[in-house]
Amino acid sequence: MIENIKQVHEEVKVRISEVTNLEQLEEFRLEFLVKKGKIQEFFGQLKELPNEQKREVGKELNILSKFTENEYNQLKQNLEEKAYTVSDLDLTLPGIKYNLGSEHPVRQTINQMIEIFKKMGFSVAEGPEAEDEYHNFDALNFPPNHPARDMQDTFFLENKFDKVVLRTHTSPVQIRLMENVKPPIRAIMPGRVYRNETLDSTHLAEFHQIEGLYIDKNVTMAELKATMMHFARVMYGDDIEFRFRASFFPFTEPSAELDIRTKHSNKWMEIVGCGMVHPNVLRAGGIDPEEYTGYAFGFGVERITMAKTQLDDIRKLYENDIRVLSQF
Ligand code: FA5
Repeated sequence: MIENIKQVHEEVKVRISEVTNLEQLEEFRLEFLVKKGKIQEFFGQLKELPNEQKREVGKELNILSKFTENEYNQLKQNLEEKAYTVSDLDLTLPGIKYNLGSEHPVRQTINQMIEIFKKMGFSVAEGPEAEDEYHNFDALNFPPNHPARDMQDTFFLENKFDKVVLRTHTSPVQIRLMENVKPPIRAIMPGRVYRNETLDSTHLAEFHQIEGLYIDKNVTMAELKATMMHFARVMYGDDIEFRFRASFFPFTEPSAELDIRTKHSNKWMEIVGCGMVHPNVLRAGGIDPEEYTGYAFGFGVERITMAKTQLDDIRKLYENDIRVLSQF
């Protein structure tokens, strides 16, 4: 048997020297190194031998087995490295394109707006999306019979104790802030809002607003107007015309709205409602209107994004069409 083992040892040496690629190496493995291969066959026979021969034959067999495995492993490593050498790379082949995701344009606008207002000294605050009627309406000076409170405009949530709504604007966060922070207050409040709207090219039922509130001694309407204009200029540069016009909100007096018109569109679009905080609202927030005044504003983020991206329909922002979203 020792003779047979030595013969196979010679055979292994010859066969391994002939291997030049990975396919041939695999054939070599199948012949010598698998369970039914030549070497394992010897191990099977070894068990049958009388004990006095086992030692000597076993020693020879181990030498063969180790040698074969070592040769195999070394050659395998060499061949695999060779398969990936730079000389085999064709650098003129087109690369593999990975499609990376990106921030949604509305999120980009929110971040951009936060940066603009931070530079003007505003901090960022947040409030709940499921809001009680008191903060969404009463504290903001909405009369009990105001049409905005109607089921047709507002989503009411079922609740045993209070009347809870999906907030229809971010203005309730103003009240929460006044309840918790002493003036001076200068903060913006981004967030999602909900209205039972009929959808069209400028109206969604779920959209984002960025509220702003500045309360201090002697805050004036001129400062509000300057802040709105400054924002519009930084956001849009010279690409835009704007129009500041009088409006009405129960929680501000006087109130105004800012419309913008971009070069590519000939329509005016309202982007923000604003005004001087109504004394009743300051009182509801625990602030003395004789001592402090303030202004507030509420931007529609999707509308700001529309003007920035030149989209002509607000609904396109949420259709998840990769051809639209990947442009921004
Ligand atoms: C408000 O929501 C007031 N809370 C804003 C405000 C805050 C006024 C503080 C004064 C002081 P209005 O309903 O106009 O106001 O909405 C504000 C902005 O949200 C609008 O200018 C518009 O840009 C956007 N917006 C309103 N409704 C929709 C809608 N259905 N879809 C998309 N954007 C909307």
